[in-house]
Amino acid sequence: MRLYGRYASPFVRRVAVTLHLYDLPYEHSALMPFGADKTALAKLNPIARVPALELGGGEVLVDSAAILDHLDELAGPDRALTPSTGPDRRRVLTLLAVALGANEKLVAGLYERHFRPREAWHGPWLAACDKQVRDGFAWLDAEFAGPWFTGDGMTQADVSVAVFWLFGRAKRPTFFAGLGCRRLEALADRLQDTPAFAATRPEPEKLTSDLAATGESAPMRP
Ligand SMILES: N[C@@H](CCC(=O)N[C@@H](CS)C(=O)NCC(=O)O)C(=O)O
Repeated sequence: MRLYGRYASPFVRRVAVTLHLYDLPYEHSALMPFGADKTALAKLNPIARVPALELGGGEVLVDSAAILDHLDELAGPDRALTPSTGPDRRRVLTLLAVALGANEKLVAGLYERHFRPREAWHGPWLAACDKQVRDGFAWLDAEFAGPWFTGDGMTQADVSVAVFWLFGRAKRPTFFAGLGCRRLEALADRLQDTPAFAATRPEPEKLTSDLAATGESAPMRP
């Protein structure tokens, strides 16, 4: 299997962490969904987004949720991080839907700041995105009883929320410090040095340095 996309993308990273947790070997091509890599990526995914996962035989899966669904199948129902049936499955899927939505609005706000000149930033749109990010993570924080989101074991909800939180906190330290999500903060701190997370550390990238110029780069307070 070959995973396409940089670990700097939280969608790619949650797939990569899961590959490690399932002990599934893979090769990695750190393609960017922008610039010169876009042409190569478009051969794998018509809309040239990451992640993409090439399976043996040339089949290509796109979108992190579809890829994780396949990895769960490879891992089997006893090891799959998303339960295969019933209330437990619905619960994890609901948590993931909110987490993915909040992360997508975070990314939308980053793109607005990165791709448009500052004088063209649309304040109401950025504020609406920020509200969805804030409300989504606040809801997740309130749902987290610990040590895991559901029951006694780690699920894909824990993996993805930790990945998304680490991504957001690195991109917008001041904003994330202000969210006051102490339980999510603790979850991410607990997972960030585990082998699967340590093996998939985000590469340094340009969006962070550009955003730093907006004054949102103050270090996170403990
Ligand atoms: N729903 C998709 C979202 C993937 C996504 O937004 N990837 C970003 C990188 S973080 C991307 O490829 N952006 C380029 C673009 O949208 O053109 C998933 O879960 O895989």
